[in-house]
Amino acid sequence: MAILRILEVPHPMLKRRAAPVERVDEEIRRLVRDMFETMYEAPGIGLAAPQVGVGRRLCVIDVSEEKNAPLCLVNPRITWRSENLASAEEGCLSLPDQYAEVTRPDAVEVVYLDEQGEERKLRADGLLARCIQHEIDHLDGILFIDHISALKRNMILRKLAKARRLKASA
Ligand code: GNR
Ligand code: NI
Repeated sequence: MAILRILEVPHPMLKRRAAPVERVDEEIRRLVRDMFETMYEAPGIGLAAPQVGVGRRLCVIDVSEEKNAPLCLVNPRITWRSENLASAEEGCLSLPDQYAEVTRPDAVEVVYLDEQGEERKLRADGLLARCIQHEIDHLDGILFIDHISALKRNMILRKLAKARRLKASA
């Protein structure tokens, strides 16, 4: 197993659309294991392959308190979104220590392949639905700051730049 390096804004990989996984083979399963290890260590509740420099459509998620509910989504697509929206604070491992309120559908249905390459369907709401949407956004080169006003986005980008300056001079 290995801890992978997490790319941060403004890395160009985070703006690209990832390509479908063609076959869920041992190489993909090894990547998934490393992504789980990296996500738990970070710690985070989700991690998408582009965040570790891999332009493939897969992500890992675990929103449980006990960290015992790993979920791996390969080639996920949202097949239904609730009309009902919910607003909540989001963060992202690619924008460390930055948070903003994001409004999204409160519930979604997602079709995906699991680690065995079997097609599955999942209906989720609450934090899990939010995390699934956040991760699928990463596969499309979209970050949570793309869902907020330009004013708030620029504020976050400036705060991030300042935090890095302070860290570099420490
Ligand atoms: O750890 C994470 N927390 C989080 C909180 C609210 C909504 C989404 C997330 S995902 C984030 C980890 C991450 O950056 N995944 O891409
Ligand atoms: Ni993220």
